Amino acid sequence: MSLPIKDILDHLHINDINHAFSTGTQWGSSDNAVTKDIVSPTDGKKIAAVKFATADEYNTVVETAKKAFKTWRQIPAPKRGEIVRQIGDSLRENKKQLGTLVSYEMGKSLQEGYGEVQEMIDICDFAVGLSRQLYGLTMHSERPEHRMYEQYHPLGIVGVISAFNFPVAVWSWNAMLAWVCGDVCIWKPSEKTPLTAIACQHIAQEVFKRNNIDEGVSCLVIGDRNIGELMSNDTRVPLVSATGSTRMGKAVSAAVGARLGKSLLELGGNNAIIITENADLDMSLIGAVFGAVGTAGQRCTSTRRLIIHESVYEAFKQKLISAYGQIKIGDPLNENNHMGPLIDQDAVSLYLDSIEKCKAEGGKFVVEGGKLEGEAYSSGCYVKPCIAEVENHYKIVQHETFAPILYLIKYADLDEAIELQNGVPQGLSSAIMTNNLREAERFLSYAGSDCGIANVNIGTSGAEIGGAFGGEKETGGGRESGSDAWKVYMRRQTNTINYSKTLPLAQGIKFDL
Ligand code: UN1
Repeated sequence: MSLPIKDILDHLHINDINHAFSTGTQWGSSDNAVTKDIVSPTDGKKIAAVKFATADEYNTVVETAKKAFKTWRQIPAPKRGEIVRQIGDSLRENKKQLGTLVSYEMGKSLQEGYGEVQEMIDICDFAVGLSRQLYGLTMHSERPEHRMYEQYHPLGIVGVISAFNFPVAVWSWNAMLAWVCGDVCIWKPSEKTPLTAIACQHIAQEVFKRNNIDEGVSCLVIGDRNIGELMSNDTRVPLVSATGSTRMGKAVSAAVGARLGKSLLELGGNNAIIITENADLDMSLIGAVFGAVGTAGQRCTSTRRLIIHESVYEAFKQKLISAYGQIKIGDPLNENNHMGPLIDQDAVSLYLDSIEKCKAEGGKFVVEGGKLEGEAYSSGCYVKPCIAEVENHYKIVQHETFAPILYLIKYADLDEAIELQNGVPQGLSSAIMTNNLREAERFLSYAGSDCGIANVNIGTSGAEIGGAFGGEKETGGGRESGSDAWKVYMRRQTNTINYSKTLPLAQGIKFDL
C-alpha cells in the first residue's frame, strides 16, 4: 500500500508553491515569475505549483555553478565519489517516498516508480567505483627518453535537459557521472514533472551541505523550452545532455553545434522485437507486453513493433489478444494495476490521432484502443493499450507515438525481418526472440540490428545501467550511463614528456639552429 501523498510531499520538502531555481541550499524566484500548477495524471488533482525561472535567474545559476566548478574540480575524484555514495544512501532511505512521487506525478506504476529510484541508486554505486578509475592510456613514444600518455580532466558545467517519462533516473545518469568527473550540473527537468526534480535537488543538496561543499555543484532551473534554448546557446556550458523528442534534439544539437559545444542526445526510439519461428512464445509474450504497456508505452525503449515469423504469427497474435484482455489499467499507486495514465490530455489526443492515422493508412486493429471514461479515470488521461496489424512503411509506423500502441508486422525470412526492424528513422533499442544460435548471431552481426541496443531473448526496454545507453540515427548517437559513457563528461589531454637532454622532433624532422 502506498504512503499518503501529503506525508510524502512534506517528507520530500515539496511546498505549495516551489521556487524556480536552486543552486544548492539557496532557492529563489522572482515576484512576477510565471507560476504553473502541477496536476497528477492519476487523479487530475493539483499536487503543488512551481515558478519558472527568468533569464536573469538562469544567469545567476550559471555564474554560481561556474564559481563552484573551480573548487569542486580540486577535490580528488574518489572524495567526490564518496559524496555520490552518500547521495546513493540517501536515495535508498527515500526510495519509497521518491518512487511514490515519481508514480504520482508522472503516472507510471508504483513498481516502475520504485524501479526508477533503484536505477538512480545503481548509477550512484557505479559512479563511486568509477571515481577511482577515470583512466587514460599510455603509449610508447617514437622518440628516445620520451613518455606519452593521456589523461582526462573535468569539463565544467554540464547542462541536463530531462524528459517527463524518466523524470529523475536520467538526470542521475548524467549528474552522478558528471560529479565524479569533477563537473558541476545544471538541471532543467521537464516542465511536466518538476516536483520529483525538486525532491532530488533537496536530497542531493542536503548531502553537499553536510560535506561543506560550495553552492553551485548541484543546480536546478525550472522552466520551459526557453531555458533549454539559453543553455544550448550558452558557451559557459561545454556539454548539454538532452533527452526527449527528435524535434527537440535537433534544435539542441544545432544550437550547441553552432558554438562547437558538445551535446549528448538521447532521443526517440521506434523499437521492434523480432519473434522468430524458434522463439519461446511464452517468454516472448512477457517481453512484448511489458515493452508495449510498461510506463503506458512512454519509454523511449518501449516496444512499438513486433516483427513476427509467419509460422507463429497467428498463434502469437492470439496470445497477445488474450494477454491484453487481462491488463489492469488504473491508479498506478494501486499495485494491482499494470498500467497507469498517459502524462496528460495532450498525450491522449496524440494517441487518439495516431489510431485514426493508422486506420486511415489501412491498419487493422485486433485489440481496439480508446480513451477510458468513468470515475476511476476522471483525470482524462487513461487509455486502452491497443494492437494493430500494419505494414512497416506506413507513415504512422515510421513515427514514434509515445503511447501504448503496438504494431504487428509479418515476415518470412530473417534478413527481411532485420531489414524491417532497421527500416525506420530511429535506432535506439531492438530485440530478437529465438533459441537458434544462428538467428541470434545474425541479428547481432554487422548485417543485423542497426540500433544502439540489441538484445537476445529480452525485450527492448529495461536496460541495466552498466551498459552504455543510447542509439543511432534519429536517436541522436549519444551514450549515457554505464561502460565508458563517462568520457563525454571530461576533456581528454594527450601529454608527451621529454626527459632526454636533446629535443628530437617527431617524424624525424631535422631543424638545427
Ligand atoms: C528512457 O525511456 O528515456 O531501458 C530511458 C529502459 C530504462 C531507461 C529508459 N532503463 O527502459
